[in-house]
Amino acid sequence: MRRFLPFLVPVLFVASSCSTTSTSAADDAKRFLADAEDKLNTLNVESQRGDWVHENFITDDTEALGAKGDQRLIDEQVKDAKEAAKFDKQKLAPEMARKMELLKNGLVLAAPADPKESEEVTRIAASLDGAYGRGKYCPERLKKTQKPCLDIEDITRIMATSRDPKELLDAWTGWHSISPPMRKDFTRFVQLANKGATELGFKDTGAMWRSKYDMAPDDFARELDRLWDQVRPLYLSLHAYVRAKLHEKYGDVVPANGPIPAHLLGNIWAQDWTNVYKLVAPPNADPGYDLTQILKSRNTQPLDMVRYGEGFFKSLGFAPLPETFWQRSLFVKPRDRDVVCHASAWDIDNQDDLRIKMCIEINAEDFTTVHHELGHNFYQRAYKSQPALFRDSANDGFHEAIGDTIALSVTPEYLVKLGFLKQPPDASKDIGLLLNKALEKIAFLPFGLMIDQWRWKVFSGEIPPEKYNEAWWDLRLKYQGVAPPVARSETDFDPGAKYHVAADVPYMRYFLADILQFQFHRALAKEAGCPAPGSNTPLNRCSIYESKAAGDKLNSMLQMGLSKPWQEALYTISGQREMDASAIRDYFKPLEDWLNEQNAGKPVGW
Ligand code: X8Z
Ligand code: ZN
Repeated sequence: MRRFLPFLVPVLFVASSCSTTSTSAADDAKRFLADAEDKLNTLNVESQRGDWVHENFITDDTEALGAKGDQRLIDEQVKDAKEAAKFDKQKLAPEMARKMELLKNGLVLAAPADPKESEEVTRIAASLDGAYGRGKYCPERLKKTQKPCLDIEDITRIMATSRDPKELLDAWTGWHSISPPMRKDFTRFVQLANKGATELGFKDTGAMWRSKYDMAPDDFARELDRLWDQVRPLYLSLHAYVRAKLHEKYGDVVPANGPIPAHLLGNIWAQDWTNVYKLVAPPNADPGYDLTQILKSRNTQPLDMVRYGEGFFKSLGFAPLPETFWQRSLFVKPRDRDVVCHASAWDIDNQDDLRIKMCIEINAEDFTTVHHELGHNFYQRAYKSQPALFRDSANDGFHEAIGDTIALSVTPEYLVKLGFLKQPPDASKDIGLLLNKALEKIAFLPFGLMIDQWRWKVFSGEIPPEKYNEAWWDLRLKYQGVAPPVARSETDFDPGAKYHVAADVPYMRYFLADILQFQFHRALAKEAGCPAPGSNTPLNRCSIYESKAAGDKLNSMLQMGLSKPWQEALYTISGQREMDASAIRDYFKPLEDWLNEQNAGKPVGW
């Protein structure tokens, strides 16, 4: 990804708005945009390089340098956004009008015009990002050992593999101890970011974030409610089933009809439940293979994981990644320095200098994440010939959805082609396969939705600083039906224990991606001829591997970048103009029926 700080445009040309004829006004607009797009590259590259070095080598110095590059870029973006507004009354050619809109609403962080405040807000942003990257839990019991502290990789491993509630609780509370020190800075960050957003004419930063979706911001919020209503019944069924199984396993630590304690779901944020699959698997329909075990038994190395991912894209007709990708990426956690390990994909020069930064572990989750990151890189390369302002995805959900769409094609049949499996499990194992996938994709939906429900309210002031943590858990309960495993208070700052909150990355994109990827998969599978006419192969057994037709279709959307409203891009790939959760519902339909049978007579909801 990279924290898409895209429309990074300075203003060299000041538009004269009064005494122009309409032709010269159009010329003014043209010149303004050309200058802006030109300068964009320079500032973007400088900012990206600074951020890359900071996140790969976290020190006070790299933090300051990274912040400086970001500040230069953001200050120019802000000036440009204001300048673009001066053309509001002009009738411009559609492409130019779109570019003006992108200049006005493209910022994620708007710095205030006051240089001191701009310096402060970008410094805080870099420092919160660094604080997260440096985050460690150093328990008493490890004090005198060679490795006295646990980083996010260690915590992730414990959450994924331990079945000891005491150990899980310790890891959970331990990781959540990294964030209380962020609270003060975060509070100030919200104030300053809002000041910048209001100077651009937005009500607050959340309103600015909601303005990027080619529809009125309030309509966008309503779209989210509509989509959530579409998928919520399936989430409730999954939640009830998993809760019952965990209740069997852990006894009263998991109530029979209340929220699930957040430390027992196999993931520090309870956002992906795949790691408890074995605790909840249907004995008769278990597919009988474990990708993590396969990867380990084959002695797969981090670089191999990336090669498999690249191989998939190549099989669709995409060109191989450039040599510099392999030379400049970070694939393995360095032993001797702090880095931001949270996986990301970068496009340093907006042309060919693609990279990923990831501390790859050999397991099924990271196998998927590698595909996710490469999806960003292949998207970035596909739109590189667009004008600078259009070098981004149709909306941010699209960027997040591409690699995941490919990962949906990592079917048992594909694993057979890779030589990982001798033969695919028969159709009777589909419930197990679907359940495993639902623990990733369905469990994620309310989490994907709630993070920015929280942040939007924080930015609007509806959630004041003295309620940050309480409101966080209210929303976790409302949407996810999970509860903190120990009492929390306002001395805690649990949102900061999630990367995207600390690093100021909007999160609704992942909710959108979760819905969109099933729409994309359904459309591309059809293009690849799956299910074959007359067959009833379910979509979870369709892989687009080696389909040039699917690759062409995908590329036809990717290369559009941000040049057209996302509805057009969606139409190009799927023939639909609306985000539509029927694809994800249909994909999981057999599982949903099965879950409802299992849940008969049991409580649903919390
Ligand atoms: O942050 C990510 C990617 C990088 S854009 C690894 N994801 C979200 C998360 O980890 O919280 C992918 C799934 C959701
Ligand atoms: Zn991503």
